[in-house]
Amino acid sequence: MAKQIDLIGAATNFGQPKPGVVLGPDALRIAGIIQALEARGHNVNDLGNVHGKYQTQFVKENIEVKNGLKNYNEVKDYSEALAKVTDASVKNGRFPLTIGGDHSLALGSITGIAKHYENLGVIWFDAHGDLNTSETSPSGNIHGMILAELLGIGDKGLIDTYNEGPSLKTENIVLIGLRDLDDGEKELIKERNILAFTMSDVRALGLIEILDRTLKHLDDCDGLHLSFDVDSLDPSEMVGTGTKVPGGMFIAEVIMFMERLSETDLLTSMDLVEVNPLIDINNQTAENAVLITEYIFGKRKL
Ligand code: B3U
Ligand code: MN
Ligand code: MN
Repeated sequence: MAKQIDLIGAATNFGQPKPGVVLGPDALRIAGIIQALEARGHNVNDLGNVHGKYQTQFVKENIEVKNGLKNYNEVKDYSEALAKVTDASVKNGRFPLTIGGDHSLALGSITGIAKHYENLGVIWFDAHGDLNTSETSPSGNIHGMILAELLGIGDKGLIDTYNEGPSLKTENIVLIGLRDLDDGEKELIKERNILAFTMSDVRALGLIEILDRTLKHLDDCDGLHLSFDVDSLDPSEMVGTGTKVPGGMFIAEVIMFMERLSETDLLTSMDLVEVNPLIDINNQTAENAVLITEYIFGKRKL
């Protein structure tokens, strides 16, 4: 079905230290994300890039750390600014597609969206769990904690960004593509009984079976958000991203999953994150991400 899409650039790099991810939204525009969506019959309104009150830095020395969290004030401020935009987008009956930017943007995008749903379901494609807290994080980088914050686990100030309390329920999320989890994240997944498919599951079951199980698990949800970290794919097909992990998914199988997912027409919002053109080759990561996005929005092979 034709969608009214708001394209929202989340040019933030506050969740991690590598320069360049702030250029991701423009790399995706240059790779033709708007034309690809329009080619599928959707109406696209590019809202430009969202800015908070702090300047995004290409290189920043002396990163401020608060209670083990790096760039705390910047992430909180940026999330408030972004949540306002995604909130308005849903209120206007549109489909917010947020393009990043590092994965910390999901705190803002999802918080603004979740306000409109009792039970927002989230499919989280990632090599990582993003389920750390300041106690379990090996890095202090907030992009590796952002899903935990959305679930109400971790720093209270971040949990209460834009709205008070958690945006998501543990039973309403599904992680796919995991292969680099810290010990605390493994414990949390088991403790809270979170549905998580590692790369071993992807290889053993295949992504179609995983899609069926995912949709069954999220059956009672009243909205469905896809948070797509490009590092979920194998680094051979996604070079331009900050934390590459070998042994990932391939474009062909992800496209198969997305073709089927788009047939259900269940998606109501999406993030596309961690495209970093400064560590890419000829913008191919953005181009591959646009190809996958086209399938998410209705492209068919036949
Ligand atoms: N789990 C590690 C590494 C990491 C998380 N997310 C990304 N990398 N992209 C951490 O720092 O929390
Ligand atoms: Mn991530
Ligand atoms: Mn990741």
